[in-house]
Amino acid sequence: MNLRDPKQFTEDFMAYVKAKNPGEPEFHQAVLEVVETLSEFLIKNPRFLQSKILERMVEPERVIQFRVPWMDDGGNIHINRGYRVEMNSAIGPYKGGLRFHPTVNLNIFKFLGFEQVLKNSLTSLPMGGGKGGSDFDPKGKSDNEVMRFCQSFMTELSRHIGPDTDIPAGDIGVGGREIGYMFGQYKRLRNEFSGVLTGKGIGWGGSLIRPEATGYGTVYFAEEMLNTRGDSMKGKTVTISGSGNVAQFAVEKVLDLGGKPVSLSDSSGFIYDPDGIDREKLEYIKLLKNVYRGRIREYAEKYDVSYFEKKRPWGIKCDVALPCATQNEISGEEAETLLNNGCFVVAEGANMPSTYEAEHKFLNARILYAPGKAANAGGVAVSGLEMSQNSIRLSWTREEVDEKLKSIMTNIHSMCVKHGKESSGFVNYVKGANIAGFVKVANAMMAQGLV
Ligand code: NDP
Ligand code: 2IT
Repeated sequence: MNLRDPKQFTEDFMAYVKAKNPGEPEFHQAVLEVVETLSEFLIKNPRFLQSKILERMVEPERVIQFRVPWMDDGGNIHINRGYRVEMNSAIGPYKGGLRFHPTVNLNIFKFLGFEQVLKNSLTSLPMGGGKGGSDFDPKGKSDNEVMRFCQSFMTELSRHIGPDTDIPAGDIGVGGREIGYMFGQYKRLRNEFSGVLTGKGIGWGGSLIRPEATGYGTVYFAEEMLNTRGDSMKGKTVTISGSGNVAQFAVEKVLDLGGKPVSLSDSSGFIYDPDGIDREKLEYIKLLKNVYRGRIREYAEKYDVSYFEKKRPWGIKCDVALPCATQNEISGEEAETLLNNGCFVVAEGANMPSTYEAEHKFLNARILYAPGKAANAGGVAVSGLEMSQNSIRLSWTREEVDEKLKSIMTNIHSMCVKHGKESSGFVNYVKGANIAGFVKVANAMMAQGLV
């Protein structure tokens, strides 16, 4: 491995990662985006290279894979696959969400786990990183089917997690309902009421503001970036993708700050509302998505706006784009279109929503571009605050938690500026987030011996 030239080091390191982890493109992408921004820093700080910290960080501490059998309402048996990737526990117990989606596999959980380690480090709270879930598809399932699946999933997962070991939470396809069923099952198996999961309901250990935290935090981060240019969210036209947990509360905070959200999407297509999605329409979306579990197309029918089947909203003219659905949902071409249309702020509510090509288009255009591990860290940060409240057996008010969330997002922004500001004054938030997140974990690993 070349330890002198940053470009060559990145190439050598990626050859090593690809040889060890064949057929895992999203994992390779997540590692590449980190290594290429870290290589110069590592060469200047050879102690990390000598200790092979990066080689250790791309190897999960533990990978758990298991069978999840369950029975549907018609008495038919289904077998799904469950996973938990316990990536790194240098600075705290493993922490990160569970994703239920038919497309997931080990590669996806390794990419998400790797991102989570650096993200959690950025929050300044004592949390290691992990991620897990299942190829189970909650869409079209009855509540009873989801409950039986969650109980079966937790029956095995419960052996591997604990409030001081590994604390899962929600992600795509896992919200309050699923966390409830999983928490109930864990409690029965262990005879223990603990903070083993976050995202719990208010009244049984949950934290106020946790449902809002990721979306709110993403918009707080975008506002911080705008402030560096003497600007703000007020009056900005904002495109948003997704219509789940993160997207809904991103819309809410954009409205709070005086911006105009004009799009939302799901895996079937997107809606464009040129008049703006106002609070009343947002309440309808919450009902449609969280209670009726319907499709975003129904919004277009109700409010008589355009619906674009199988398309993504990046062709709409906007100032700010908030991708809040899934990985690789902005292609290089779509990034180009956003830039040509004048978009100058991109804050990632989702994890790795920009392809490698899109990310580089944003960086080359020197816009305000925040990677997911910085912009969407508010969710896991409030999960960390939920853990604190569970430990002290007290709960904080909405205002207290929101203040803490704001100050964590401001602090992450400052760390990105500190480590990512170039001599020209341009802030490379990708570089800043990666270096700031890495240093804390790396130092902890060095201090703990060969772990
Ligand atoms: P939800 O399940 O609540 O919502 C996901 C949304 O994204 C839905 O609208 C869904 O549409 C859409 N979506 C999911 N997969 C795809 C796909 N393959 N193609 C197109 N659209 C898709 O999840 P969240 O809102 O919690 O998560 C959204 C993103 O935010 C994810 O990337 C997640 O990792 C990230 N994130 C979440 C955090 C949290 O606290 N929840 C914290 C930090 C990041 P459909 O209903 O049709 O599937
Ligand atoms: O990607 C993420 O940060 C999450 N899905 C939230 C994780 C958590 O533990 O709250």
